[in-house]
Amino acid sequence: MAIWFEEIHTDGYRVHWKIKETLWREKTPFQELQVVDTAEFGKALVLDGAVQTTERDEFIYHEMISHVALYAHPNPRRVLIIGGGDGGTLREVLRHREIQRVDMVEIDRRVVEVCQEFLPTIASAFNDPRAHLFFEDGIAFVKEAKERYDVILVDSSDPTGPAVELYGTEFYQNCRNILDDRGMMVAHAESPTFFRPYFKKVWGNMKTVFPISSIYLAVVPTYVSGFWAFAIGSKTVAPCTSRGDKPQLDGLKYYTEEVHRAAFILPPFVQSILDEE
Ligand code: AG3
Repeated sequence: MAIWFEEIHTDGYRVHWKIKETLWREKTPFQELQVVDTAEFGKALVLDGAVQTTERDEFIYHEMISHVALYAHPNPRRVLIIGGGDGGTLREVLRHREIQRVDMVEIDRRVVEVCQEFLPTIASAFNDPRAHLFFEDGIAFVKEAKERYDVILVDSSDPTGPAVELYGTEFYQNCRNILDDRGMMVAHAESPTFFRPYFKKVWGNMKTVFPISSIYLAVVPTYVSGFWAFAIGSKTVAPCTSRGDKPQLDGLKYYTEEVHRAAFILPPFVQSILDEE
């Protein structure tokens, strides 16, 4: 008998994942955490019923949330990751040899611990000496931080559980305040097709808080509709092209300089959502 795991995307749209087994399940102080071994996509991390990442396609999201800003910024040295407990974003950021320090602020320690145990190819970089892990609330962290960063990456879950406040304008303002003059920030902006209100909210925040802001897209098959958006806000540097003097990192499977440029070209229906008041 096959076992099926159901993920509810919207009121009228659910997907079923055939699973071999549930490897882990617990209620942490923040959310329900599960790791399931799926038939199609390898092992997957599930938070409050929503699939966050799968072994098979995690590289797409993690490369695209990280490398666009890191290739656009002229000289990134210090990076802040908010969320990102599975470690995929940290792994991608640390591929860049010039990065000197990454602070990662994850509210739920159990996400990191469980991913280290069950998803070791994603949670593979926590022992890098450049990585500094804080199990704290990202909202408070950016409000109080004395450090300055070149790039901030917001790798959160949907705005329903513990991530709700990461979608507020004040959080974005506090991020801007701790970015250097050439700094930029990226947040995943959900699905323009199925999570339009969230998408508009992230875009609205970026646009209000940063002098330069853009949306870019990637195809992440296991996310709602597969059509996934990222919002990028920048203080001075245009984010839509790679700075051009840095060679392609070894081992990337999605990001290239061409993909970087192409990702900023938006189909008219997405552009028209951005143009709405
Ligand atoms: N963060 C975005 C996942 C959103 C998925 N939403 C959903 N399935 N409803 C992913 C974190 C990976 N590091």
